[in-house]
Amino acid sequence: MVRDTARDYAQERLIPRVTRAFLDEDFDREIMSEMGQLGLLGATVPEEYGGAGLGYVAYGLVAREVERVHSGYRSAMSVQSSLVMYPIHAYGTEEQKRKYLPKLASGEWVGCFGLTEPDAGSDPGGMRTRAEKIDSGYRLTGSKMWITNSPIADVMVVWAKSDAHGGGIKGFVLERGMKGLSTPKIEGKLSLRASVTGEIVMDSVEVGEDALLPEVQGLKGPFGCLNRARYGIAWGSMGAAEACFSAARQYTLDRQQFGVPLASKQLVQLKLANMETEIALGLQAALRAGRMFDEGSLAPETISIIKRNNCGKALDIARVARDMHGGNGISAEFHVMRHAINLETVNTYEGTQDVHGLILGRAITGIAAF
Ligand code: TGC
Ligand code: FAD
Repeated sequence: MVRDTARDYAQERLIPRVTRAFLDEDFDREIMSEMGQLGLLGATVPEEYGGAGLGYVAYGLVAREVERVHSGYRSAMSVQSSLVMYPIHAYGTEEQKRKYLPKLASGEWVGCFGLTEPDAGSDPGGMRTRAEKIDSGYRLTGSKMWITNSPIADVMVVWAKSDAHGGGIKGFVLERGMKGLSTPKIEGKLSLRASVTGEIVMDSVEVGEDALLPEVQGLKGPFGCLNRARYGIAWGSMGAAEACFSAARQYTLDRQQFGVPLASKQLVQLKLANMETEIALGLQAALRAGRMFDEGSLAPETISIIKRNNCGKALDIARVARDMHGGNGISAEFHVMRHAINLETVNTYEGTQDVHGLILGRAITGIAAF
């Protein structure tokens, strides 16, 4: 039922506007309200806080359907759910949960998550953003880079080194309108163009004690959120791959060259068979991981396996599908090149392909090679 709700919405409401949005580099803010109305935001957050109270398999199915249309739409959904609502629910006070979660679940408010900085991407422990203790709370100074949703966000979960906590990393919830806070948009992206990305600039932003997420300290705070978002990406990237596979199948059945459909050629069939095999395996792995998540037995390294593998395979599939469309493959009308370009980002954010390889390398050998 959850899958069908997400699929109907994505196919009926998202597909018709995605090409224009991508070409115009525009994210329609209304999408957040529409997703909120359908219960697609914060799907795993309990109902008492406005969430849908669903499990991680259901969350994955939603990611798959949304990313079947556009990785950037899944980004907007997964940032709101896993990177904003999850930390407020897991690390916040009762007051913070009641204040923020219902409005984030309904899409009335949009959230963003600031971990990456201009000089700290794969190595977030190298962040420079500081929270200095002052009488009324904290003063935050620093800047976050490549932040999905930041230019339209009402609420920002940001991570900073706090001098009141021995320099340890703490999470803070900021709100648009705070003095010294700005969120310039990053223009000119060639990937995820229908998703809005920006900075979070904090120029001595003063917040009260009530902005602090008290229940976690250290990198395990943001990584706890990333576990959920990376898991969702494993599902979502397969949705994009499925869209490319279906498009390549239909195109090669319809397209005649040398007097016969391209799909009658062995080389073409082999490509389709390889795509279908990787998609079947990737989806089964994501499904098993989702069940383990729901049982509480999913290790972060397993998430690295499926995030890394499914993103890499989806990118390969999108590139091959683009090639199978010939010249038409570069046209926005056929969608495959847009998926391929988007998957370049999906392969990079939430831990790059190689960083997840190194996480696995550390687990296998016991030696950190970062
Ligand atoms: P390390 O020493 O490994 O760990 C520090 C502390 O964190 C704990 N930890 C985890 N906890 C929960 N889940 C995980 N997956 C965890 N990984 C580590 C760890 O136990 C330790 O805890 P404690 O209590 O001992 O302090 O940290 P490191 O600095 O060596 O990190 C290495 C590395 C490479 C694994 C890490 O920095 C990393 O994953 N880098 C990638 C950065 C990344 O993924 N950034 C994502 C930014 S957000 C984003 O991209 C959103 S895009 C969203 C969208 O649009 O869809
Ligand atoms: P770098 O860390 O500089 O890496 C550059 C290259 O070096 C990569 O190939 C990498 O694999 C490689 N490399 C890095 N370290 C090593 C090593 N030790 N050994 C070998 N190779 C290495 N961040 C957020 O906090 N919130 C968001 O909402 C968010 N949204 C994003 C949206 C978009 C569109 C994009 C593009 C990024 C977003 N990010 C976000 C940031 C994203 O998580 C980072 O771009 C990513 O973690 C990589 O960091 P970096 O760009 O600094 O690359």
